Amino acid sequence: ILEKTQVPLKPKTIDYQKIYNQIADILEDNDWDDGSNGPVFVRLAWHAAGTYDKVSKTGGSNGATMRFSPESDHGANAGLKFARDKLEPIKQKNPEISYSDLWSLAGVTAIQEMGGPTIPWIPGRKDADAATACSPDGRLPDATKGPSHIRDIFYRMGFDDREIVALVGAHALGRCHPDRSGFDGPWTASPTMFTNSFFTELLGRKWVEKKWKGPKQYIDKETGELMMLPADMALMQDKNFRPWVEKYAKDDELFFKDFAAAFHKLLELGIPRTGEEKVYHFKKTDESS
Ligand code: DDH
Repeated sequence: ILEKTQVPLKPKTIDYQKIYNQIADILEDNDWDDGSNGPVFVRLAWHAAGTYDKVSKTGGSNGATMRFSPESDHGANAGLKFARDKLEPIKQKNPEISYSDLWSLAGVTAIQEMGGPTIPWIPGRKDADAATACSPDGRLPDATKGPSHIRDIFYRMGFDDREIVALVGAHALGRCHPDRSGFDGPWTASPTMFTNSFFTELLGRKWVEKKWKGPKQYIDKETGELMMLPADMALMQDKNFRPWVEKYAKDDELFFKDFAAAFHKLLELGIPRTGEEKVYHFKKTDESS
């Protein structure tokens, strides 16, 4: 007779909504920036995934290789150690989730909890165990550059112009930090709320070059409190990007729908899938059950 403890257990299914809720619980943080860890979690998820190259099929969020040097030290990833460290207690509480799933789930949680669209999410990313899998430097966009550079970077991942503009709408969130990227300030007056305000601000204000010793950036002429990167201005200046900026500024439903699809696609880049996987749609913590 088998002792009860010897009965083979079925592999435990992971309760991802529970982990989502735990991440949602640590978003509010009065000692951090504008009071939320959400924006830096979104940036972590994006920088983990945005290294994908569709030709060599390398990079992407599989592997969570940003844990290792040299990828952790790439200039584009400056400041993301804060985000990784803030998520570590959730990993300790839920050792069954991979870092690569946790970081992408944190991006999804942050967007949804800050008022954004529901992002369909699929688990199954596996962590690499060595730095040899690190993505090479230079795969993420350079904020000082214009449309052709932006296209080189995002076409390499497999995105088109419409998807590029939708994705950069994430700059409704968060801010630039002089000690990380060298740039300074938030794009919108509500950096902890996911809205289409990146587009309404971009079109609605007069942007002038900031006079300072730092890298070239723009500030709004009226208050001087909001900012745009040269790469943000490029979306307004390019004739194929601009129509999407205008559409998203007018139609936040269209922006939410396109953003959700493009962000889901971003998090799926380079992940082996059979098509049979369960797709999760998480409930926001403020939705009654
Ligand atoms: Fe970004 N981003 N990003 N970004 N990004 C920065 C911050 C944040 C570029 C440059 C910068 C996306 C695209 C681009 C977020 C999300 C996304 C900062 C400031 C720079 C610089 C970092 C710092 O100093 O802390 C450039 C260039 C591009 C480009 O497309 C050409 C995309 C696609 C996303 C996305 O999420 C889909 C978020 C969120 C932040 C705010 C982080 C924070 O800590 O706050």
